[in-house]
Amino acid sequence: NLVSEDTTQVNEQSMPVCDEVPPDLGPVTANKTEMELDWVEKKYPEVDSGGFYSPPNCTARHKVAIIVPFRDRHQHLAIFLNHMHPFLMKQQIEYGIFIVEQNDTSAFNRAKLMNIGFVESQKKKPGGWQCFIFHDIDLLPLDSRNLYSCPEQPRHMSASIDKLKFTLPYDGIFGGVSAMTLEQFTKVNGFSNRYWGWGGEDDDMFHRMKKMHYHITRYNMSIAVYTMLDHEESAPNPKRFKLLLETSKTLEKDGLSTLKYDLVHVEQHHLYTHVLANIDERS
Ligand code: NGS
Repeated sequence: NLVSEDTTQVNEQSMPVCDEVPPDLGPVTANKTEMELDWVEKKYPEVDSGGFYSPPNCTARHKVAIIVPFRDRHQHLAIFLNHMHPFLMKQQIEYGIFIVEQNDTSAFNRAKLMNIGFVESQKKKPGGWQCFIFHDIDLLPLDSRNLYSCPEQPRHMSASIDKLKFTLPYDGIFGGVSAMTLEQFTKVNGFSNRYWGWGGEDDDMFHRMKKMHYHITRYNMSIAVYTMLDHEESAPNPKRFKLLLETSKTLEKDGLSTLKYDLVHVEQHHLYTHVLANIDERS
């Protein structure tokens, strides 16, 4: 008798594991009109301060940090959060959204910001995140079967983008939205810190993965669908091709192991954690 009572107690306290494939997933629409962040914040009271969420009725299978490199695109932030929170909640994952902003005036360094997001997000999670999704702010997923989790191999998520006519520009592309486990990201020493300006940093990651014998996986093109928000073109980095030739030699000497930055703050807003950092050419 005593034993069966104990079991009942445990069952009441612990929740079942969420379904492997959550119910009612499929195509979704995106609202891309200008909106106020204050208005978006009121729509999602179930999201905890810092942009954290875990499903209320089951234990999530995936603990995912969404890392978003950011500068100046304030008009995109509200649209992005308004789209991503309901999208991710429906997938029944445990997640946090980290907006990592470059505070200085040097050229945008997307890859270094993602490294910073990786390091700072881990500090915000007891036990740590197991999966990292690096996410451009101008891309909105249009099918919730595109699960924000990390499979056995790194996954390129944004394979089919409307602005790119829903075709893959080349086989090894790993930009836009990509997912890596803690182990995968650590083994390749994160991203390079040396790409200032547009282009190449994602190709550099491709080379790192190849060197460590990983390969890219993708969902079917009908599921990995994204819409891109309008923005001005950024200036390409003229040094990117030269840097790419050096990757396999410099992997150990350039990345998480050499990452240096001055943290301005880590602030918890309702729908996201804001990481603000000054970065420079020291690493
Ligand atoms: C390549 C860039 C990548 C970029 C990709 C897609 O040429 O960083 O285009 O860009 N590589 C180099 O410049 C070496 S996109 O069509 O999405 O604007 O991700």
